[in-house]
Amino acid sequence: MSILGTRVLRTEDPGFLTTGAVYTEDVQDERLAGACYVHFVRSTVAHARIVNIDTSAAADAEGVVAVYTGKDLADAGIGSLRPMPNMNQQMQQPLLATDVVRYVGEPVAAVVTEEMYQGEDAIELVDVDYDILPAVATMHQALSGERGLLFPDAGTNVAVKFGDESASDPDLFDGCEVVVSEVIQNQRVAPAPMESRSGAAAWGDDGRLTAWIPNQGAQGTKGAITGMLGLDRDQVRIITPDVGGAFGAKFGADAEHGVICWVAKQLGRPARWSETRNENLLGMPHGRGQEQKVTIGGTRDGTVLAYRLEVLQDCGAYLKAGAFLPMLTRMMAPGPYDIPRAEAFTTSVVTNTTPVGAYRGAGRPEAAAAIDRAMDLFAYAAGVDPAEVRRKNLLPKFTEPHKTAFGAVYDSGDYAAALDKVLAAAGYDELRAEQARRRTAADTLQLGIGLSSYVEITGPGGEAGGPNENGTVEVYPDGTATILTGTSPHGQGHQTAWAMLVSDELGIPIEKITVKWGDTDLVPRGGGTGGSRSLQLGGAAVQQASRELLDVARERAAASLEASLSDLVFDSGTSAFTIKGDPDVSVPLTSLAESERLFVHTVFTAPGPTFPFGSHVAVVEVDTETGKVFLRRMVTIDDAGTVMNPLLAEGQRHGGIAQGAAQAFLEEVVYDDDGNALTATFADYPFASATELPSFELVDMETPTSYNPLGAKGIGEAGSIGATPAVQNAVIDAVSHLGVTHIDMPTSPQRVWRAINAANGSKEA
Ligand code: MCN
Repeated sequence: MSILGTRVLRTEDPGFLTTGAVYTEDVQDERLAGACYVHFVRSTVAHARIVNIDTSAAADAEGVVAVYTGKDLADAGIGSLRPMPNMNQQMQQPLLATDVVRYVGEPVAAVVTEEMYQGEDAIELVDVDYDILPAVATMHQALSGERGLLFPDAGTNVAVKFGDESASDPDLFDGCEVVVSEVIQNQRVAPAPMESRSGAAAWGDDGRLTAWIPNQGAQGTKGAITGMLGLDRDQVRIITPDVGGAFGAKFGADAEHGVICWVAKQLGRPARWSETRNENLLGMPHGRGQEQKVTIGGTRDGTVLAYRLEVLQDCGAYLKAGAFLPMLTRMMAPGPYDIPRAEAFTTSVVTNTTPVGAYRGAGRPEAAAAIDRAMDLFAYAAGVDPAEVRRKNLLPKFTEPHKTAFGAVYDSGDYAAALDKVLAAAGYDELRAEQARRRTAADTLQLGIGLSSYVEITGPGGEAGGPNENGTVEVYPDGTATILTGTSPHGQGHQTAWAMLVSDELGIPIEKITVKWGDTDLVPRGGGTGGSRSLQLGGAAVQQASRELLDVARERAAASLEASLSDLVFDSGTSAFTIKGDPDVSVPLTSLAESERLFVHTVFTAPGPTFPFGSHVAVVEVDTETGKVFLRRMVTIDDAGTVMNPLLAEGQRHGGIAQGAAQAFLEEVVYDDDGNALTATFADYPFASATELPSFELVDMETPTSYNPLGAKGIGEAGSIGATPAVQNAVIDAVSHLGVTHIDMPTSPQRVWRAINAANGSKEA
């Protein structure tokens, strides 16, 4: 009987919970013996010319080995980080600021000390003389140019645009009886993984660099480091220790990682670095950061005819993934809805703030938030129930790929079924009745019900021939097996999942299977873990490798048993080949590895990305006197095709829903008008804990994809995509009878209270 689809417990957890994980900071390795420690002097101002950096006092301080500035790197021929090809190429980031600093937290100098603790004091002694420039603190200041340009040579603060605004249809909303428009803030949030950024670097006598860096894909990290330091690929080995969460923010490598590798080379001595939480909140790329103008129109019966999305994306000071993500927002603009006329345009601008990168969902939660807020705005304006409006406008069920006007090819979907199921599970009609009762009674605690229906893209990839991933399976005579994978788990449970796949095919017990990843000498190629790609590509590769391994083994079994191939049967229960009709004659799989290695390395290629979908219902209570929001229920369907291990998938949904909901009502990175970061500690940046969240009610639904033999789509980001608009819509719904039509995220007590007071009972029930 297949173990796929069963709730196999996570095999990685006993280790994590007992002996503990080995994070980069914990790595004990003889190559790192005698390591020095790197600390970074970071800009305290958002925008300034560097007049002078006086490192003399720091250089004389106790334990200081060396102090480096951007000039040292430039003198050594280390260039700047180049933006992606289609972006403004003038907007380059030096590893350490040279002439200008562009955000609070930007690395300006590196102080190297004998002991870790000495660095904290020594960085205080570096005296940077700044000539303050006007800070471009907001996207609108960037667009207008009123506070100048971050990169004067570029002649603009615009990094890239997607969609041709000049082709916008002036008649898009013709024939619409109801047209609504709103400007929506999809605010900046911090990924805030438990393990902040760190790294360790050592150069061997052979001139090779080994770097331990927490990452989401060692191969991509290797590409980033070789690019920064101008090294050949075979000069670098990246090792990935345990990773304490990443959420999209640990793909590749940051400037600091490049610096520590360079420092280790300069000093001929290993170097280590670990940042503080304060540095993490300032330095690790933030997520989201969009201003969205939505315009939606249709007929009074609730049929949507036209939708326009205009996005302003905050890139922060330098061009990380954030500059590019609006491309995905644009691609997913209409979501699961069948909108006859839709257009979307995006503009990414640089500001004097921390760079924006990928954060769980990366571009898709922004699209889902915009269209699902727009659907509610339209529903309230048309006077039609939001559930009814969604039902009316969802794409009908399809099993053959469906191409949208934005070029996305949705593989399979049944969006209305997801909505109906989740509404039934939530008891939607009863909730509306309870809401009406509280409104009539003018209760202080009003009930809000918010919906979202989303579709997202997972496993994307522009590789020729389709998105792909490699996998290697080797079986040993002692009955064990090893898997090498190009994915790189950091909480998702691939050790369990990949072992399940091999065990299912080969009959080797899960506990005898080792899964290895994250060492570029061991696994030279791989796409890592992001975009919820791992199971549908990496898992599929591991399954394919197991099947191909069985083919190799079958040949050997045929020779060993002197039987023809067609007479052989593999019994995964006993992990042995037998002869049809003669079950007493058998040869165990593992014994076929005795005379010759038994392994297969393979690449699985999918026809395209897959498109998971779902519907969320959020139920909130809002205190109309204080504006405080209480999230009471989250009922969700997150359909990721065939689920391989419900325990793993549910864990992913819980984490994603928590993060998505937290964006709606709690989290926000805030800057003041001078570009000072006001949320640089956990005292100021609130992230959700179990205290603020109810236990989520997960409803099952599986619509398999034909794009891989597992029928699986991605689940890793689904929760964070559906939850945000559902919770935001619920908060607004709770006070909509008072005349409130929109409240920006996070729906803090102050914002909600102000919205209620601004509406001032303009639509008193
Ligand atoms: N799975 C399943 N059935 C499916 C789909 C997935 O059983 N139909 C299982 C898989 O076997 C895997 C897990 O669910 O164990 C997630 O698989 P998948 O959806 O393929 O996503 P990835 O493994 O590629 O994870 C990436 C995704 C992303 S992009 C972010 S961001 C994210 C996330 O995963 N960051 C995380 N989840 C995280 N979880 C933790 N704990 N920490 C992070 O930083």
